[in-house]
Amino acid sequence: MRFDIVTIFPAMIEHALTVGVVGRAIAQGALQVRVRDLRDFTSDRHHVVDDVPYGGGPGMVLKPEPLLRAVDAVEGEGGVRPVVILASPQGSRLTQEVVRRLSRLSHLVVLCGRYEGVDERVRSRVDEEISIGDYVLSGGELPALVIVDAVARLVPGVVGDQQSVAEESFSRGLLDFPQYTRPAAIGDVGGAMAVPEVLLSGNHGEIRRWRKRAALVRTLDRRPDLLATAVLDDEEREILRGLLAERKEG
Ligand code: 9D3
Repeated sequence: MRFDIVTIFPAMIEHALTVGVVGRAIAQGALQVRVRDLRDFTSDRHHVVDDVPYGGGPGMVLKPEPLLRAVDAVEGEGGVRPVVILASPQGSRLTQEVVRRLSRLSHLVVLCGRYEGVDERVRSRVDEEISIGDYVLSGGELPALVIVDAVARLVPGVVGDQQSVAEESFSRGLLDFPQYTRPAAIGDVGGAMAVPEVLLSGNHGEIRRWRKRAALVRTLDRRPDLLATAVLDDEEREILRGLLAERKEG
């Protein structure tokens, strides 16, 4: 899968793409990400990318031509026409469902906005406008990285253990169960903190059931909204019935 990211701050994005799962996937060729400097698509001596808004008001607006030229340049490089995404606070919310749909595409272009916004005419070349959530960021660079990270994980060969991707909480709609590693007990720091006995028992049937229950308890406590659409197996449905009955009784 290929991504092109168009930004006025390439450095903000480039280092992030060298580390972790995404960094390894790029190094191995499973993923191709090109970061493009918007200033390279200007035609004036000073490489100006923004201007004051028509009608007045505070802040600056990203000029249309550099962004349109950047899209033209990427499209001109051949292959199937890429899907062009504008990272924008006005976009529809990025969810795991959207991430799954994007992961089936072969080539995405992500345009990063900045300042007060982007000239409206750029939207004529945009297929999809995406926001990562209802909070104000300074620009689309972090959202672009979020999109690449979330989508790349679903591309075959990017995450080594595809089973862990399939079992991930948000793909099934539950929060994760609690995890522990050694030591089994912490005596001197933080009081007596012991790992739940069942996890040390070696009884894999019991461990599986404990984890299902713990994931359901957490989801019920913290994100009960997720249960409306969660995909549960028979055992999980039974455990959930029990938990709901317990809570009704008080
Ligand atoms: C909606 C706020 N706008 C009112 C004048 C100003 C504005 C705020 C933040 C204009 C641009 C930005 C920069 N943010 C993004 O480009 C952005 C973003 C975000 O701020 N939150 C969540 N997702 C995204 S995707 C791109």
